Order: sequence, then structure tokens, then C-alpha cells
Amino acid sequence: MSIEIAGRFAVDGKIVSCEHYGNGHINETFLAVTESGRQYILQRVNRHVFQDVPALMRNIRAVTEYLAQRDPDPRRSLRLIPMDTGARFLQDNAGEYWRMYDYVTDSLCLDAAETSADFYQSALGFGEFQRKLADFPASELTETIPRFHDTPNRYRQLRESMERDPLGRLAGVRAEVDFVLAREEEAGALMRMRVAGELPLRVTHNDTKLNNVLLDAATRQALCVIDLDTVMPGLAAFDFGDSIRFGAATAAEDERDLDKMEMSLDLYETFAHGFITACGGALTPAELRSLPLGAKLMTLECGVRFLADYLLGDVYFHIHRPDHNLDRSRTQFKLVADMERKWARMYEIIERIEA
Ligand code: ADP
Ligand code: GN1
Ligand code: MG
Repeated sequence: MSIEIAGRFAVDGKIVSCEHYGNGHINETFLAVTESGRQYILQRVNRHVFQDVPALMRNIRAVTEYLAQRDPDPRRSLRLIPMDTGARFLQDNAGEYWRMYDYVTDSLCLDAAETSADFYQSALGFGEFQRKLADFPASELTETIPRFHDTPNRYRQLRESMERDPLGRLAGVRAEVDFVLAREEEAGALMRMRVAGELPLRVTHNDTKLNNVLLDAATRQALCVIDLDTVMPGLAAFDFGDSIRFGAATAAEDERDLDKMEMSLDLYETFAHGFITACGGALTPAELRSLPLGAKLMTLECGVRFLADYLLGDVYFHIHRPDHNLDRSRTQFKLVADMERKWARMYEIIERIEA
């Protein structure tokens, strides 16, 4: 099926294989290879998560073309493969949407930083991404998931899932719910600052996991930011925070042994250096001060989302084992608790970099 779909894009020769690829939680990704050995990434876009895929694809086309104009190296920004009609995606008979990118060759996609240098490179990658899009006409972008990082709204969604509790799972997660509810006031802090105009809106990536930036396999330098589905107006603290959530953690997002899960202050500092440098001095003093809060709230919010999805029966995030989303939410709450212990140091580190 996917191999036929792949052949409908303007690829170089006949497609000979098309296999599942990568570790994303949202889309279905395939690696398509032609008889000459040329590789492409084919994706079935999750149309339950993204309710207006044509608008999402307009965003991605605009952003990738903008980036390509500023850097013609085809490995440094995503390239959509057109159809013969010139369209950049297709809809199949079942209503599913598909798109294709050039495969970024000789690249590494890491689920955990092997060295702090790798993590530093991801900070440069995401920071530069934000800087390059600083003058992009943000009003042209559709909000592909409305209120994506509106943490109070994520609390509302959790409450709805608690009220529905379709599988009777709520009784088993009281401790997690209590942890979340005890932090509800603070959870709204970034949104309040955004609404009050204390933090500037920027074009942000909004899903800055380490595995959403490719490194050059030879030099191990940041190469290409991928997974552009959630590029939307947002706060610098979102991109900083989501990177810390995933990449400064000492264990995987779904680790079951919570004793292994901490936030490494060394990795936090490494990332902060890279990100602030790559943003090119553009961050305001208020934005710099918002970065630790970004780390905490993106982690708390992600835990809230995993927990809500667990209650609803795992309808949003792909799971690979029972209780996967519950395990994921627990790692996030463990990280939040560890950040609270390290809170003063997290601020000091940013102040030191600023000075
Ligand atoms: P999801 O939204 O499901 O996370 P991604 O767009 O991040 O989907 O893609 C999933 C995986 O596919 C990535 O983690 C990466 O390993 C791989 N990938 C995606 N695009 C490319 C590309 N253009 N070149 C090489 N690998 C890619
Ligand atoms: C999803 O698409 P992927 O796997 O890079 C999710 C993020 C979460 C992340 C948690 C569109 O990211 O918001 O932080 O899982 N993406 C979407 O791992 O919801
Ligand atoms: Mg991804």
C-alpha cells in the first residue's frame, strides 16, 4: 500500500521498498528506497491529531521554502517532494493524507544524547531555527493544533478525561492526579505572561525533542530540524523547555524505573548555552527569565497530556505496550519534582550565561 503511494510522488526511478521507520509518536513514517538506492521519507499525516491537514501542509511548504531560500544546502532544511501535479501532498481513497521528503543523508537521529556535545548541537539547531524564522510572516501560519501549549487548557482536557474515565483507569492514578492538581496555579504562569504581553510571540517549533533535529553523521554538528507539523507562533520558553524535558533527562521518556530519572543540571546548562547563543542575542530579559519555567511547564504539561491520554484509552500517542502512556506521565512528574529541587540552580545558570 505505502509503496504504491510512494510511487505517486515525483521520485527518481522506481520505488523498490517502503518500510516503517523512526520513533515518532504521531505520524506514520516510512523509508522509501528507489532502485538506484535514493532514499525518501514518506509520511501518513495523523489526521485525527491535525484537523486541517491541507492548511498544515501550506505551513510546511511556506516554512521549508523560506528556509531553503536562506540556505540552499538540501541537507540543512527539509525538502518536500512534489507530485506530478505540483501539489505537495496527496489524499488517498480512504481519506488519509500523505507527504514525502528527501531523506537527509548521512544524518543521525538520536533518542538520547550520547555526549553533552550532541545536546549542545541540538540547542544550536533549534536556536538557529528560531532565529532564521524571526522575520517569517507569522500571520500566514495556521495554528495546526489550537492551544497546543496552553497549559491551563491541557488541565481542562485532563479534567474532561477524568470525568469520562471510559476504562475505569482513574482509580489507579490518584497520586498522579494529586501531583498535577497541586501545581495548577503555577501551570498557568507562562500563558498569563503571554496574554499580558510580557513575552514576545515568535515563530517556534513547539516540539523540540532531540529526535526532531538531525545531526551530521560525520561532524556530529546540527544539520536539519525536522517534524515541522507544529511550527506556529509561540514562546521561546516552549522550545527551550521541551528540549530540556526530553534531552536533559537522565532516562528515556518511558523509563519504568523512576530512580533513573532526573534532570541533569550539566545538560541543562549545556543546552542553555547553545540555545541562548544561537538565538543571537534576540531573547529579551523577560524571556531569559522565563526559560526555567518553560522547562518545568513543558514537562508538567506533557505529563498531563500523557495522563489524559492514558485515561481516554491511548487514543492520541502511539503506544507499544500496556500502560505506556502512564509510564510516560510518571517520568514527566518525576522530572518536575527533580526540577523543583534544583529550581534555584536553574535560574542561576541562566543568569550566569546572561552576564
Ligand atoms: P513524528 O511526528 O511522528 O515524530 P517525524 O517527522 O519526527 O514524525 O519523523 C519520524 C522519524 O523519521 C524521525 O524521528 C526521524 O528518525 C525520521 N525522519 C523524518 N524526516 C526525515 C528526513 N527528512 N530525513 C531523515 N530522517 C527523517
Ligand atoms: C509528540 O511527534 P513527536 O513524537 O515528535 C507530540 C509532542 C510531545 C511528544 C512527547 C504533535 O511528538 O507534543 O511532546 O510526542 N507531538 C504532537 O514525546 O502532539
Ligand atoms: Mg518527531
